[in-house]
Amino acid sequence: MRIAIIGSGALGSLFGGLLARSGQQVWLYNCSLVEHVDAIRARGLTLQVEGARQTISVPAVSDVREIRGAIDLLGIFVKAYDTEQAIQDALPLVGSGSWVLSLQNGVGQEEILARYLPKGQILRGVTAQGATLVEAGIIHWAGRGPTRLGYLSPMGSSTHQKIGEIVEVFNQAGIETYYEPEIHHWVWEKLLINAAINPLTTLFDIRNGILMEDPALRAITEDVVRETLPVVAAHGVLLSTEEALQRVEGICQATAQNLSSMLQDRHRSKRTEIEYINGAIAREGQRLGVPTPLNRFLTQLVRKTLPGG
Ligand code: KPL
Repeated sequence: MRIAIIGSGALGSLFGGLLARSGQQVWLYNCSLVEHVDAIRARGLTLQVEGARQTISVPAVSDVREIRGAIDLLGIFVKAYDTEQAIQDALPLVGSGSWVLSLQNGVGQEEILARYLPKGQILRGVTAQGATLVEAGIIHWAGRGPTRLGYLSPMGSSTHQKIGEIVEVFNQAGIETYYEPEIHHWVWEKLLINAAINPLTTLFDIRNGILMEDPALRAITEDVVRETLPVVAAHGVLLSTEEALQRVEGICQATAQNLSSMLQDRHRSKRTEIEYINGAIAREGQRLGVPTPLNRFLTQLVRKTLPGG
């Protein structure tokens, strides 16, 4: 399968690297982390897993025009706020038989993609994998968890066959992946998880695992989960409070060594996705008439304390 990864930061490079290692034809694209692209071009992509290092040979580009010919699968991993620019840049790679998969945090990216592509070609996914960019060309696979994929709008049996193929390719690459007919629910569940983990790990500059170990932080995390649950329930997430707390705890444990993506943004003085995570929950809460003071507060804190929010 010819696969282009648009937004090859930590997570995009992890997926692209694993897919390339399993024999797929992969291109990593990143137009902002030029040193990362240069390092991969010079020395390959180094994947650090449990103390061991492995180098994967995979083409990396900072100009999308270096990727020739139509692509079977375009994986979108850019930050939520860069979605529009990413699809505009990558559009020349998309043919009528291509699939575009958003594996981003946050909600609303589907609508942006659907302005440029037929809905039938768009897939949405969520992942509990954790990856950290250690330095240019080196990523740490810092936590494992399931990846779930589904389509925005079913187009008949060929659609099922195609998504099945993608799921298989991901699993063959060592990425535990499932097809989910109700992907929308999983996107909102992931939003709940990110809302609980990302701003607190960022504000306190801690790895995901610490959130559950520190009693005071654990209590705040639980309050965020309780407050967010009625908002995501309106989008099909039908978990009890206990189940939701367990999900968050499970992800913190599985990615205990990971720096959340928001904290990695903070360390690189990059804009964060706070408006697309807790900010999105606060806006949706307002629309639904559900009070979300904690989400609002966390959004304001991240906005105020970090450069460019
Ligand atoms: O999605 C993540 C993120 O950091 O954005 C988790 C799953 C919390 C892993 O760190």
